[in-house]
Amino acid sequence: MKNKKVIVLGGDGFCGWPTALHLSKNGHDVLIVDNLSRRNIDNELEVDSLTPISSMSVRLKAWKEVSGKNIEFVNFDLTKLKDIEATLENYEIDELYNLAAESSVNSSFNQPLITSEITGLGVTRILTSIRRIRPSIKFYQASSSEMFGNSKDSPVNENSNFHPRSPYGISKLYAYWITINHRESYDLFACNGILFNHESPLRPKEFVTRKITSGVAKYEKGFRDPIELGNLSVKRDWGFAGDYVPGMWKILQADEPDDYILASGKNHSVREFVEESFRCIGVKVRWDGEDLKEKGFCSESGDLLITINPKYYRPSEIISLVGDYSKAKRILDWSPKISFRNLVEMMVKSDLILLQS
Ligand code: G4F
Repeated sequence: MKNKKVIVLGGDGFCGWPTALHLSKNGHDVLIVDNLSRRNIDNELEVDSLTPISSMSVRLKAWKEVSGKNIEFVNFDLTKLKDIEATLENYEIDELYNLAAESSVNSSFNQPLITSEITGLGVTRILTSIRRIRPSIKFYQASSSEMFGNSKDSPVNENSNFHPRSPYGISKLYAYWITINHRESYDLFACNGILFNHESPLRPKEFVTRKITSGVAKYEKGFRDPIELGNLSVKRDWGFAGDYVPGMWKILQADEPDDYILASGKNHSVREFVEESFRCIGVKVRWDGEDLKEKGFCSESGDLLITINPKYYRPSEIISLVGDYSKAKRILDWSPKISFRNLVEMMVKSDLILLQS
């Protein structure tokens, strides 16, 4: 890789960290841009995903040791055009990866305005600033499989119809189109990476995969409270976030700006994710009952492992999502490496280690 100056917007998020680290390790100068002040007042986030600025500086210090001192950090508010413009004026940037968003689909139902403001309109602010200040910047927009929602196709590809089912999905769809519009209107190198669910041990516990793996690790350590979940039958295309980071980079290195799906190409239900996670600690789950009354038990001891709480159901749900990544494979030579089983094992193992420390 040729040395470049890049911004990872949302670089303090669970996907932003590995992206920043990947780019930094490959010799790029990385500017991590995030809004920690807003995050600190957002009481919908779990306590352990709140990141005070002081701990950010500790983390940066650690990163610099690993990656070679080429990471900087800027605090920044995506609702303020001036913040964005000042950053682009102060730094000569080659590439900008926008991973900033109100990323919880669940929360977007409770805060649709903030979601639209940041996840949707925020992207217009970035693109407007790029156009005005440094139109040579290559722009990556973190688009989401949530835009497809109840699409007619399965698996979905880049030509499938969109039918988002949440304020989050709708905001992401706006951001997707404003990105394409800037490519077509102003000739910007602006691309969408349409990522399906990408998980890792860094995933916050408000998302279902980490909620399950951290609950399984607790069970293994002797806690006996069941994990409370919502709809167990929904299916998602879960891949490893670490596989998607090089794909995002490849999207900006292509000859022409374009939009690509990055997915695993397989989907599994939440119920299967539960079974696979408990399998990692040698527990077989036995299911009993239906819908809100469904429960999961340890088939050997009879311990209650899973209960349903209707508060985790969404007002409108996407029952099944799976992506076709053949365009990314053909043009970018990208494909995922880590299987569903390996992903779940990695997350459970990491949660077990965390409980030991
Ligand atoms: O883990 P989730 O909250 O992720 P979701 O909604 O699919 O969104 C994630 O992936 C998208 C695609 O990459 C991103 F755009 C988005 O930012 C985010 O990263 O929920 C997955 C499924 C849903 O269908 C949900 O209804 O799990 C179901 N679910 C069942 N019980 C639950 C629970 N979800 C959560 N968060 N908590 C539960 O207890």
